[in-house]
Amino acid sequence: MELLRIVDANLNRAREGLRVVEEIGRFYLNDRELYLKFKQLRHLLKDGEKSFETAPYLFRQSEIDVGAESDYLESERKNLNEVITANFKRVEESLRVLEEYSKLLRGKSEYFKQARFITYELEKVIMLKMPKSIDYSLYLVTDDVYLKDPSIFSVIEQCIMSGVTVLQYRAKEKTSREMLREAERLREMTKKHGIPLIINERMDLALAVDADGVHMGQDDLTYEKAKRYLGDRIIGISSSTYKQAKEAIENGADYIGHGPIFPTPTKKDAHPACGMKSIADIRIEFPDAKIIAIGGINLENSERVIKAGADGFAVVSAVLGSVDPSGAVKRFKDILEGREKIYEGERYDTTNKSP
Ligand code: TZP
Repeated sequence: MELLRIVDANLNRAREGLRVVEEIGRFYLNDRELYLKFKQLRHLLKDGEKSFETAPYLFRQSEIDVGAESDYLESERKNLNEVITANFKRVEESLRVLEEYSKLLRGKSEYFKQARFITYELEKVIMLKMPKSIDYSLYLVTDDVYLKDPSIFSVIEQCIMSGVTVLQYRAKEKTSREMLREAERLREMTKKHGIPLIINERMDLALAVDADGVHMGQDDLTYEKAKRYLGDRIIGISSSTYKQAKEAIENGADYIGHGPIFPTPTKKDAHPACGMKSIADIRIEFPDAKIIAIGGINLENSERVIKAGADGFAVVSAVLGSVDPSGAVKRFKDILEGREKIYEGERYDTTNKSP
């Protein structure tokens, strides 16, 4: 009856993994529907277990398990999402094993099969509900002017190595084919250095290169339409007014790129500068929103933008137009590292100082 040891081990594995993810639904997402789904899963496991003629736990012999130590060798988890994914994988694998062996041992494999499908669905739902832990603080955006320079890719890579946390590929004057080539190159580079790649506007391109997300302007496809195709990829929205920001945040945008805060020569069709007070207004109303300030941000004014309540800033010319782009990134990084100090004293600078 060694095979019932396999069943017992996998029942335990499935239950343990389920408990880990169930706690997320219950205590972290506070979601009753998820809680009820997990309850249903536990019942299916119980029914599956009872369908064997002999109780599988009677065959447990943990002390002679030749693979027992392998569980301790599991890799480290860098964030909550990794904990969830690893545990769902564990549950799904165990359920597959249970399904196969119960066919052989005259248990009811349908219980495990049903549980496996519910688990796949739950994984998708939980991952969509999880806030994405992305560091948006130093967000570099490309522009056609700088993309003309053949050395731009090595410049971008140096900037990433100096501390850029998100890269957006934004090109307006290129053919789709050229954009595909460039985006593929940047995809490889951002993967190598472990930062997200966002594609401006072009959802098709984002999907083609498997980018982490898309940035949408006010005239582009709506958030709802984009979401249907992009699933759990990042969706950022441009806003220039409080009303646009509110709408984007309430629709579920992962972040807003708010601006132009200051006048900028980089975006020809930009809205008039909206000033720093608008950042503070949004922050006060939406304390958890991810607000990325954009437009005319440089080493002199970026500290004030953070003080106004932004989580970070997106820059084009202050980095790519600098004589020393990676040096500029390092200086921005120093400013961001002093963030806590900026927050001491007055929490948000709500005065409408002229830029
Ligand atoms: N969206 C609003 S302003 C802007 C974009 C893409 C351009 C920002 O460029 P710069 O050079 O950092 O002002």
